[in-house]
Amino acid sequence: MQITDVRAVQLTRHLDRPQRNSRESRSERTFTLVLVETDAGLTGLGDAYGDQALMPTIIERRLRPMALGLDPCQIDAVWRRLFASRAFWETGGSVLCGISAIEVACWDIRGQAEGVPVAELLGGRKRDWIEAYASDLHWEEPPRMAETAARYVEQGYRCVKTHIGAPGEGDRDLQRVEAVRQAIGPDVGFMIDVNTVFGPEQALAFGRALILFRPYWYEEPVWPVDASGHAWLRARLPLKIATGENLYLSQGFEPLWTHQACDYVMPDILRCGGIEQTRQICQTALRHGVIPSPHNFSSGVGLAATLHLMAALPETEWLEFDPTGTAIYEELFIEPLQVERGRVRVPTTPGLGVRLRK
Ligand code: SMN
Ligand code: MG
Repeated sequence: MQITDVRAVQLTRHLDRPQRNSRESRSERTFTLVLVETDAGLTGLGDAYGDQALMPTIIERRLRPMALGLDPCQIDAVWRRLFASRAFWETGGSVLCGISAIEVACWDIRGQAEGVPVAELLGGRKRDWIEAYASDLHWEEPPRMAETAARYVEQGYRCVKTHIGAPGEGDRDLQRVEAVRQAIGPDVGFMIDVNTVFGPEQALAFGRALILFRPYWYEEPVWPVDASGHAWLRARLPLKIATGENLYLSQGFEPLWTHQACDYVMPDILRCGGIEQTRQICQTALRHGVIPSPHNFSSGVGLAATLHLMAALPETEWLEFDPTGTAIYEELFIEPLQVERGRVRVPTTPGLGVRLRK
């Protein structure tokens, strides 16, 4: 089988309620889906999660010429060809997001060609349902955030995540955290993500203020590449540290193990290099006593790929699920996406179980 075309399709959704983390605020979401077509009539679907202003160019002008003619079922060979073609210039960032997207599409094709779900290709479907946490990016006044979080708990989620930490929000953020903790009650997990915004000292002070609200984990408190900074915090706070969504390649995660920097590691399939890189990162994490909990906040392609990987790796914990209704989830799933009381069903159709409908 040969790849005959690689196309980028960009979709943008306007947001009625802005989404925000400590780094950015957005009133629309743009997704770059990647269609990998073959001479066997099979098409694989990927999601290029990087800088959306660059992704169509990276996919169609940088990576497509390298992919044409390759066998998509020889996934490692495809990955090596694409990586080698750009490694002289960049070994991470949006180019690696593009490589990740094509790699994911190749897994989709291989599963379709062999007539099996991707989880089977990854070692077997060890579980049919994955427990999810409700990851919410809405950042409003405390009562509105509390109301939103309480609704997720009513829907059955046993853990929710909020994203705070923007400069100048200090006490307002603690009011948000207090309001959400009161709304969800003492028994629901509450993940707090500050998206790399603090230096170590500030992260320590904010972390100490969070203790009272019993966070499930404290996510990306400092720069993503500051493994020693994460470790410094971890030694001084009675909080679980989670990080990793902004790291690339299995080698990029090595400092986390060396420094014993975190309790949870969050590789993102659509960023770190694809499904195989993420599988290796998760397996290495477990050998170092770190719990893998993949990051996933894009389209239904990323959701499906993460579901298949987590089905094959039962030691992974907590599927990140976007409950805001602003992702393109249902639209892409071939079988109806099943979400029941905070758990999401792993697709059973061959490949990833997603497609871009005309
Ligand atoms: C996050 C980052 C980027 C976009 C959406 C959400 C956040 C998360 O860091 O972990 O969900
Ligand atoms: Mg995060």
